Amino acid sequence: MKLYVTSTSPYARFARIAAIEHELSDQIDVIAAQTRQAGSPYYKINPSGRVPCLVLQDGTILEESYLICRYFDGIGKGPKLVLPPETHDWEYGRLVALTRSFIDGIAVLAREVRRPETEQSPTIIEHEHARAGRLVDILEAELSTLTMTGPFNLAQMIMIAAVDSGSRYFDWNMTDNRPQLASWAEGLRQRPSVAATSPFDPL
Ligand SMILES: N[C@@H](CCC(=O)N[C@@H](CS)C(=O)NCC(=O)O)C(=O)O
Repeated sequence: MKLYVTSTSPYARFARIAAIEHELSDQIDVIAAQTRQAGSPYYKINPSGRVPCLVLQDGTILEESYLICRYFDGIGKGPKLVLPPETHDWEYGRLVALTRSFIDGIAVLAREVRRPETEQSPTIIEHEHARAGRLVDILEAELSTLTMTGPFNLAQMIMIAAVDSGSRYFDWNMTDNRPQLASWAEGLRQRPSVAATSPFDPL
């Protein structure tokens, strides 16, 4: 199998983490794709141009972090990372939706601040910063839940990827003045799959 990623994409990070968690690394070539570039050869492999994208042995293309994590859950050796949404009386589904909403905004922000300064939109930056600020406060209060403290799962993956993207791409260390988030994030960064996919390390 071939897994197309970039080192900057938090969504690609979920797929990379899931592959490691399921001990699939020796079956997967992780390939750095050229995204957001006119004429990229990657567009011939995945016309949408997005990562992550998994190409199976028979050529089938699976795009989308959630789908790829589900696929790895199906073929891998480790405990499932994507749980039924009703797990812990719907707490898990609620927190996947909330962390997903958080990271979708962070991804917009990270993309915006990497554009040439003359092309950046101060309105978008301000809007997404404000959204992320509200959500990180809400999410910090959720860190002692079963979902966020129990066996490793997709909600935890999304949360750590969002927090790490903040410090990596727009110099926002969300753990400053948030002791509960700081200790939760530090604990998770010790996990081999999380450590091996840090956005601070190029592919
Ligand atoms: N919903 C998708 C989002 C994937 C996505 O937006 N990836 C971005 C990188 S963070 C991308 O590939 N962007 C390239 C482009 O927009 O051309 C998922 O969860 O996999």
